[in-house]
Amino acid sequence: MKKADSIHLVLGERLLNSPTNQVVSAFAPSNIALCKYWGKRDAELNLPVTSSLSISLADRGTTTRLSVIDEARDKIDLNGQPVDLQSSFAKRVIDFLNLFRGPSPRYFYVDTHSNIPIAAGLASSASGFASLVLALNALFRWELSNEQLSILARLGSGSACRSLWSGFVEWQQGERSDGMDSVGMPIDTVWDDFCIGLLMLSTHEKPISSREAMQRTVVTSPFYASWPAKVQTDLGLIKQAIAAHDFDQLCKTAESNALAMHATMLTSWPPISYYLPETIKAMQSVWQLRAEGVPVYFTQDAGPNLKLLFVRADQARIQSVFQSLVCVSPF
Ligand code: 2P0
Repeated sequence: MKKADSIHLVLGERLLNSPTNQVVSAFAPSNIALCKYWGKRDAELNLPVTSSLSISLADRGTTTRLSVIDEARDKIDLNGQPVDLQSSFAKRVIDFLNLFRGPSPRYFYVDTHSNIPIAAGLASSASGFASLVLALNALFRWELSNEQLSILARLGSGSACRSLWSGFVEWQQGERSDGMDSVGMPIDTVWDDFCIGLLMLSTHEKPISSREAMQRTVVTSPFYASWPAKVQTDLGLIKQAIAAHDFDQLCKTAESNALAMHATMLTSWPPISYYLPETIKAMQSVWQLRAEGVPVYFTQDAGPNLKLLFVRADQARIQSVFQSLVCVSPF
């Protein structure tokens, strides 16, 4: 199964739609996984080994303006700066756009703006591809549902399929080889005082991309065999905790899930570590705060920075320890 076949299944006759002459604009939020996506059963279609569950960051994410241009190649800007078309960022965007050019090739101006600290490793592919897919939907007047758009976004980047909604979103792994049942699904809950703190610890580029790290882990880590069972347990606990608004159960499970994901990386070969001394120090500060009775937890993705989980009543206390913390209210 190829990406083009997937797109055909989603778009059908809409593939023949012509784009409008207008500049369209679309926003998608970033999302933070509380139960992680780590490992693919199909690398071409970004089909995951397990389901995962995230929380979207409200108005923090990516806005993409998109138009057709009368030129022989795409033009891409990121936060007002032109992007080198040879860069890996541009190549991923161009490869994705190649899927939608139609029989007489047309080129696009992709003007993308992110309002999350890029250095936090959060201006990630997820909100980028989700907003690009929303913009394509407007430009070509496909009128697809968010569920269908989630399938298209997944083809750009797996975690992007969770960025079509606000709040908690489950990415259901699906079973089909064509991926038509591997989509994001929103969980209908509002949790007013739930907060996420973005803790930036390093601005350096990652030593290894998450895509490569994920693949290496699946192939070489002796611990990876235990990962699907861990996810199954954690996903159940997290969904239960969301339904009951049980903050401690939710966040304890999320922290444990992130630590287990990093354990699979540490046991890969060559080993993968996104930990910096500052990461460990911040984890110890979180554990110290908990020992003092403050309910705060962390999660960590494929980078050295942490995302803290807490409720609004504890924000001031937590910010007194982590002064650079950027707080987001997801609801
Ligand atoms: C997640 N991550 O669930 C996990 C946790 C990183 C750590 O999804 O290859 O950029 O484009 O499907 O979505 C990052 O991986 O990977 C990611 P691709 P993606 O958020």
